[in-house]
Amino acid sequence: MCAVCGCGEGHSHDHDHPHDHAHDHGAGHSHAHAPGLSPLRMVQIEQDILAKNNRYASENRRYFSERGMLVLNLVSSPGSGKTSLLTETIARLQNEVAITVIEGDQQTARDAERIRATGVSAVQINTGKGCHLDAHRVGHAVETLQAPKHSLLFIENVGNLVCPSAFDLGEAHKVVILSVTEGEDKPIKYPDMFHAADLMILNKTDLLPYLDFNSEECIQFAKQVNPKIKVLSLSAKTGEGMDGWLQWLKAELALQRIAYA
Ligand SMILES: Nc1nc2c(ncn2[C@@H]2O[C@H](COP(=O)(O)OP(=O)(O)O)[C@@H](O)[C@H]2O)c(=O)[nH]1
Ligand SMILES: [Mg+2]
Repeated sequence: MCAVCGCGEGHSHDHDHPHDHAHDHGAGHSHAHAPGLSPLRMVQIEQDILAKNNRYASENRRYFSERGMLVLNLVSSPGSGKTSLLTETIARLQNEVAITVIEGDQQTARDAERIRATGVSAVQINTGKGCHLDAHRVGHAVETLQAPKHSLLFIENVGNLVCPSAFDLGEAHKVVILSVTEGEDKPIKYPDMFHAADLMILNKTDLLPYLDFNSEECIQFAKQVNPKIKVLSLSAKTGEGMDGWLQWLKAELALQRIAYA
């Protein structure tokens, strides 16, 4: 959990990366939940954490742009289908473009294993008590991955609709995945996340016949908090709507290549 959301981070980060690094792990792990801290001090700590994260995010962004990489930060609540969308996307795209993946979960390497089963390299980050990925740890995962030029890097964030919204990882876009089983009101209940995302994917459309989910209302809510958000509906399970997503990805890849040829 993190000081940004007020729940205090920093109990069990396992710094298992083998790399030397000049920067320290400092303020991101301060014990902001310590009793006796004034609200003002809490705000200062929060600002320090985000400022520090933003510096690492800028380093990551420079690294990605020097290599003409397209990097997407996939955010959602747990179980919306991020990993399923990734394995299905990889199956359709890996012959055309080099893909690597960073997986974030509190525990286990299950998702990295699901990705590796497709033949693509993946690094798992376990955040322990942490509720989001931060740019520093992503930077180390990126060193491990050594992704090729002009490749596509997916970062699957820890599943929750709150904390990951505040942390820039150096990505080109946050992509929020919302499954139709979650209810159409999530964009207005968790506006920060839908505000931070450039694209919303409505997943599990194959289940619509069994639900009362109102897609139009959901899209309206998303546009209410973020008028610029783009929306795609699909089913990772049946493949319906996947073409629109693949087209979006290819257009973004082309933009990246033009910018950093
Ligand atoms: N019916 C249906 N189930 C899906 C779809 N996408 C994912 N799932 C299921 O939703 C569950 C969670 O998927 P997962 O990819 O692990 O979600 P993540 O936690 O966001 O990575 C799994 O049981 C998937 O099989 C979909 O498009 N339709
Ligand atoms: Mg997953």
